Amino acid sequence: NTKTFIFDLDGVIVDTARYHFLAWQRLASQLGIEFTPEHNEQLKGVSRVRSLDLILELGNIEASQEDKNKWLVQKNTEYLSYIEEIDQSEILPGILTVLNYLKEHKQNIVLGSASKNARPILEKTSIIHYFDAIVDGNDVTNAKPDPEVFLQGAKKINATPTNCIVFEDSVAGIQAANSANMISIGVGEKEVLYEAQFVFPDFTHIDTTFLENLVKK
Ligand code: B16
Ligand code: MG
Repeated sequence: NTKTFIFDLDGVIVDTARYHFLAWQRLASQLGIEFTPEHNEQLKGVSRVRSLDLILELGNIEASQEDKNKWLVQKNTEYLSYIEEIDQSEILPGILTVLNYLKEHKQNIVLGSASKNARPILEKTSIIHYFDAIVDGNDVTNAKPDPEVFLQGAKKINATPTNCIVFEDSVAGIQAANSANMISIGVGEKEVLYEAQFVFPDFTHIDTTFLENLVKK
């Protein structure tokens, strides 16, 4: 049996969600907008452009396209300065064990991320070789919760959506997986990710019996 395991990047494989938060928070405070970790929850899995719009809505700010472009560049420059330093130590607990298990059992491994910075992150953390296909923010037109990113991932390796399993830390990503007709596995808090078919606090709680059952299904 071959299944396709699709991994989100930020917040699932690496803890870059906190760097996104720091960079957005800096911009928000510069614009006089209060931006809390609760607000940040809504930005997880959401594209860069949409994230800025949500932050501006929070502060009731209407801005010109020119200003918006400037702020998008500023946010990404700051974000890149954080990820420049990352290495394998930033990979979240349990991920390598799961990736190795799936490789040993000849399962397909795909990346499905909204980030335009996905490839350099996979390279810096030395895990890019695990992936049979990569779909990121440079490939998709419709951001999560639209299922496009995951459907493109399945298509790249000729997999049927119902044979795909998605690991996601964001509400938007779980909704995307569900509307793609894939099995959705939330990584994070049950209260936040209640729409997922399964939820685990992190990958150390996903054991090989659980993976084995998914492969057999
Ligand atoms: P970038 P994921 C998403 O990545 C992040 O969760 C989200 O917070 C971010 O705004 C988005 O990528 C775009 O990232 O600015 O690097 O293009 O969780 O889908 O891997
Ligand atoms: Mg994520």
